[in-house]
Amino acid sequence: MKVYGTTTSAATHPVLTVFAEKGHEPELVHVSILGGADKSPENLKRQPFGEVPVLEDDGFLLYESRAIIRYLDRRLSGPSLTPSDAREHGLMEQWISIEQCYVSGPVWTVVRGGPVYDLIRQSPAFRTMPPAPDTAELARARGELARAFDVADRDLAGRAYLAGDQFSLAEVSWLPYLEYLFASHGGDLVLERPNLADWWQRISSRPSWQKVGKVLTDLESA
Ligand SMILES: N[C@@H](CCC(=O)N[C@@H](CS)C(=O)NCC(=O)O)C(=O)O
Repeated sequence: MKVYGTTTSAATHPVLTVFAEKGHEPELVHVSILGGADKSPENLKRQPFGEVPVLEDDGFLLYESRAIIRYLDRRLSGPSLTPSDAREHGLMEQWISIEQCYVSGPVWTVVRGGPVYDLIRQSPAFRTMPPAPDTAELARARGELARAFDVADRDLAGRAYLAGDQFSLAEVSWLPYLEYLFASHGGDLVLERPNLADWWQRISSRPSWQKVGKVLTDLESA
């Protein structure tokens, strides 16, 4: 199978993490976002919104990272990342939805105010990137994250993972955004919440994430 994306793309990371967790290795085809390849005719044919990642499985194309991780968990052999219990499955979906609705957006606002975007702004492609947030926008984003993280911290008091005793696609969907938050002076929001901090330690030290979780530190990888 092929994955079109980059090694430092937060949206590509969940896809690569599922491959790693299940003991598989895709062919990663680099689509340079800063080089504009995401908006090339070839990529627009694969992904009509001009983004990455895209999965290619024997001629079948699938885009949207959260759809791809669910597909791969069913398609690939290896340990399941989806709980069989109906309630735990429901909780997994709840936490994936929380990531999408309340976490990844404000994390990206914080990232736009930090060192990763300072680097991106050195690229000739920086004109197409959104501006740095002002103080009020940054404070609002941190407030939104504090609210979501309070809820997660409370729920993680009684269980090891978001959906129960098992590492699941919920963790897979949160990992990249928290990694980028740490790289953007936002890690305090995690570390000041003890259950969330323990959970972060547990999930970020997994071999799959150690292999996949690469934050942008040079322009070539983007
Ligand atoms: N909803 C998409 C978001 C993908 C996304 O934002 N990808 C970024 C890379 S991490 C991208 O392609 N950015 C280029 C752009 O938005 O122009 C998904 O999860 O698949």
